[in-house]
Amino acid sequence: MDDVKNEPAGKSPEPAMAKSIDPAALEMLAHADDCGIETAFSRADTMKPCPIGEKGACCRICSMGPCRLVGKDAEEKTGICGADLPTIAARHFARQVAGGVAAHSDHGRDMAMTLRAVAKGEAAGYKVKDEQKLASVAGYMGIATSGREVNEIALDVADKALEQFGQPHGEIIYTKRATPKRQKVWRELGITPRAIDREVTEVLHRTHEGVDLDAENILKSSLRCSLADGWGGAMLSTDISDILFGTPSPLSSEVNLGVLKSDQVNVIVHGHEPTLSAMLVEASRDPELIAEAKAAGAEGINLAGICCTSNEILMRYGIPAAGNFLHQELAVLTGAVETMVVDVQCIMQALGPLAQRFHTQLVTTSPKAKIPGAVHVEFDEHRAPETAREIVRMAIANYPNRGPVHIPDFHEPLVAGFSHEYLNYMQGGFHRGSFRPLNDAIIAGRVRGLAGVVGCNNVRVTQDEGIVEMIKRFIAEDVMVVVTGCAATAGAKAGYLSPEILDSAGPGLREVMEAIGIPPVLHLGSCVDNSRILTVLTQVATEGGLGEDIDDLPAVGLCPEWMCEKAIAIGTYFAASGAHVIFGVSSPVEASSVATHLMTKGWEDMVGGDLEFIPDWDKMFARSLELIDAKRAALKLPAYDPSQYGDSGDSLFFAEIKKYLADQAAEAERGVETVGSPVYPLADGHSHDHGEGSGGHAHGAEGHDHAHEDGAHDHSHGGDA
Ligand code: BF8
Ligand code: SF4
Repeated sequence: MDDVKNEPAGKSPEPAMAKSIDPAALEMLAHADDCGIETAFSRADTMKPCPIGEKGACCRICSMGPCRLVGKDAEEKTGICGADLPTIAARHFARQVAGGVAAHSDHGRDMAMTLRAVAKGEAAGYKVKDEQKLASVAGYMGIATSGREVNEIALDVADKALEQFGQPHGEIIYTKRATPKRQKVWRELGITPRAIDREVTEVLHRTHEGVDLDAENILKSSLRCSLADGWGGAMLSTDISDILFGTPSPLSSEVNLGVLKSDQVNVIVHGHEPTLSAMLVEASRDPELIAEAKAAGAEGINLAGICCTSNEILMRYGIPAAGNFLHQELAVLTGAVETMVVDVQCIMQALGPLAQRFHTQLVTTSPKAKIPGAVHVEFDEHRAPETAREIVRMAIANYPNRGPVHIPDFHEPLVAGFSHEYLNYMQGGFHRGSFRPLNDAIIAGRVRGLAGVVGCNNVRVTQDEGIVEMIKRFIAEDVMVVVTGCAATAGAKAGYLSPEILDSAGPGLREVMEAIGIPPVLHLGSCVDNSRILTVLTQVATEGGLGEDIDDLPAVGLCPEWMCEKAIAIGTYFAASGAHVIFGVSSPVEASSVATHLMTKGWEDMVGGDLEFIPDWDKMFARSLELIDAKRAALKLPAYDPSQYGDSGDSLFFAEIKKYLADQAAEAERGVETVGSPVYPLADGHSHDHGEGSGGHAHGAEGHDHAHEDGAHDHSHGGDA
C-alpha cells in the first residue's frame, strides 16, 4: 500500500511516543522497518487524526455540508441548517453507539441462529454443551424446562432470543436481570430498550438530518440504544456461547507472538464469533489432519488467536492468544503464519496487501466481511466441521511455501476462564454459591473497590501502556480488577494474568483473593462478555451491604485505549447501568462543552453513572480512586486503610495453581488433552478427564446446580419477570 501522508507541509513532527510497552511488538516493529514494511503503527506517524472530526465538530449528515464548527467562537456557530455544536457532537456520538450496538448484537443474532440450527439438528459438529446454562437462560426467558428435551428447550430459547431483535411490543427481556431500582430508573426515564433492531434504527432515524435536534434528547436515546447491547445483544451472545461451547472455568494458557511455532503449521483465527473458531479448535486437533501436517514436513498444527475470537477459545479451550488488536499485522510479519482466518470486526484491511508480501493466506469467512487480497471460504454453520477442515488443509498445503521466519521469543503464562458462575462457586460451592465473601471484604475495606479494565488498543497511545498501568496500580491499591477483550490480552502479555501476580497486590486484596481462591485480575472473556461484568455487579449490588444498585458500588469502568464504536456502546451501557466510566485517548464530543457536561453531570443526575474522557494515565487513575472512595463514603463504609492488613505470606492459592499447572504439563506430556480444566478442584470426584460428552469443562460433567444463583437468584429481584 502506498503511504497516505496528510500532514500539513512544514509542520514539525511531535516528539516520538513509544509505540508499545510490549517487547514482542517492539521487536516486530524493528523487523518491519528492516523489511521496509509499513504497519498501523507507522501509518499513524503520517496520518494524524483530523482535529475537527476527532472532537465531534464536523457534521457530514447532509450534502449541504460537511459543516465544521471551528474557531474560538465555535460554540456560537451553527451548520448551514442551524445545527449547533452540542447537536452535531451528540448526533455523531449517538451514531457511534448505534454502530457498536449493531455490531455486538448482530454477533448475538448469529449465535442465536446457530443455536436454532443446533436445536433443529441442522448444525453438525455443534451441540448444547452446557445444559445447566441452557436451563438458567430458559429461566430468565420464562421458558418451561421440566420434562422437556434439551433441543426442544434450546429451540424455544433461540426463538425467544431472536424475538428480542424485532419484537413489536414490550421490553428486552434481560432488562429484568437488572436490580429493581435500575429497572425503575430506566422506566421512569423512558429508556428501557424495547427491541434491539428498533433501538439502533431509532437512533439512526433521530440523527438523520432534521429530526432530533436537542443534544440532551439525542444523548438520552443513545443510553437507551446502548442498553439494547449490554442487556440485549451482548448478554444474549455470552449466554448462547456458554450454552453451545460451555461456561468458562479457569484454565491456563500462554499469550503473545511467541506462541507461534517455527516447526508447526500455524493457523491464526482473528475476529469475534466463536462458531468458527471453536470448529477450528476441533480441526486443529484432528489426528488425521495432524498426520497430514506431519507428511507436509511440520511437527503439528498450532492454532492461536487474535482479538476477541481468541478470548472465546482461550476461555473455553485454553488456546493460546497471539495478541490483541495491534498484533494482527505483527503476527503476519513473523512469516510463520500459514493461514489467518477472519470473520467479523476489528480486522484491518491492511492484512490483505500485507499477507501478499508473505506466504500467508488470508481467509475471509463471513458473507458480511470480505477483504481484497483474501481468499473467501464461506463459513456455514450447517457444514461447519467440513469448512474448518478445508481451511486447516489449506494451511497445511501452504506450509512448504514458508520463507524466512522471525518469531519473537515472548510468551507469558496466564490463567483465564472466569465466569459469573465460577465466581459464585468459589465463594460458597455449588449449593451455597454467593458473592458474600467479596461483599464482606469490600465492606471491611480489605478490598477497596472493583475496577473493570476493558477495550481496545489504539495506535494514538502507547500500545498496552494505559491498560497495564491501570491494572498494576489498582491491584497495588487493593482494588480487584476484571478484564475483557484486548485489555485482557494486554494485561496477560505484561504478566498480570499469571498466578504469580498476587505478589503485586496490596495486602488486603491479597488476603481476600487467597481466601476465596481467585487471582486479583480476572479474565472474564471477550468484549461481548462485558455483559458478565453487568451480571457480577448486579449480584454484588443485591448481595447486601453495598447499597441496592450498581450506582451505589465502589466500582469504576475504564477503557484506556478505546478505538471503535463497540467500545463507545459498551461505555454507554455501563453508564446507563449506573457505573462511572472513564475512557482514555480522546473525547468524541470534546468540541462541545454542553455535550460533555450532559454526558458527565447530566447523566450522573439521570442514571447515576457517567462517561468521562481522561487521556492522562495519572489523572485517569486518580479520578478512579476518587470515585471509588466517594462511593465508599456514601455507603458509610470505613475509609480504605492498607496499614491494617499484614502480608499473609505463602498461600494455598499459589500451591493450588502451581500444582494444577504442573499436573497439566504432566498430562500434556502424556498426550492427555486438558480442555477447559479448572485450576481448582471444582467438586468431589472432579478429575481432569474431560472426554467427549463431558460438557468440555468440569461444570457440565458434574451436573452442577447453578440454577439457584442464575435463575432463582436473579429472578428473585427480577420484579415482574
Ligand atoms: O470486541 S477490544 S479492538 S477485538 S473492539 Fe476490537 Fe476493541 Fe479488541 Fe474485540 Ni472489543
Ligand atoms: Fe451541515 Fe446541518 Fe447538513 Fe450537518 S445536517 S452537514 S450541520 S447542514
